[in-house]
Amino acid sequence: MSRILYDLAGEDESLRFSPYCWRAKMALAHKNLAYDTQPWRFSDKDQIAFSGQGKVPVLVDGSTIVADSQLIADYLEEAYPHEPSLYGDAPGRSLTFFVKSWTERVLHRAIALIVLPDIHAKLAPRDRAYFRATREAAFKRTLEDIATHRHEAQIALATILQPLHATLEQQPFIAGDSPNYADHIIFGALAWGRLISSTPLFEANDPLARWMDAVLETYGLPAGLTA
Ligand SMILES: N[C@@H](CCC(=O)N[C@@H](CS)C(=O)NCC(=O)O)C(=O)O
Repeated sequence: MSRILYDLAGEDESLRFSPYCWRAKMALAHKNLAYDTQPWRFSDKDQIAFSGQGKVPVLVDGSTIVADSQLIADYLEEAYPHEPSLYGDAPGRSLTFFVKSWTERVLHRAIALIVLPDIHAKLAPRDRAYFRATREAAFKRTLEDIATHRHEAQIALATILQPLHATLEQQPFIAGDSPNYADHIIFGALAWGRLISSTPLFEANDPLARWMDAVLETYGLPAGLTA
């Protein structure tokens, strides 16, 4: 049975930086499921029209089509119950929802204010005008204004990351002794930032970098971030 994940790519096809796609890739790895990726760009909406919407990740698992990273995680949890659980138990699922909300409303925004101009520069040229228009409208600022305030944004991110540092000083993973979907969500955000940022978000020996490598190692994936 074929299993394909539509995965956002930059101008360089090997640059796979979408935080939501990383969640799906880690969830597939957690469930021990092999898959192929189909590189996708913002202007390739027609390629995923079959999913009934216009964003990635989209998973095609045999004859099943699932769009949206959360729906993909829930689908994998239900379809592959004998593989390790993505949430652990019912409280784990509820706590993971908090991690998702915090990541999307706080962490993603903080990283975006550093990397939006970098994303624009690394996209396929045919994607750039769309990306600029949609992101400038969403953030109510130009990419140039965001670039001018990059240093402040980096300081703000360091503050926002403090609870993560504190957590990983106490325990090896967000979910405890081994990673689960809560780790995948935050991993996706930091993978996005690390892959696309033109300046390091944190040093290579930072506990967050070590945690990211430990997550990758858990799934037998190489320490570098590749698709
Ligand atoms: N809620 C969705 C969000 C997915 C999403 O925003 N994906 C971005 C890439 S990171 C996308 O495909 N954007 C298309 C666009 O902005 O047109 C999920 O969790 O999968």
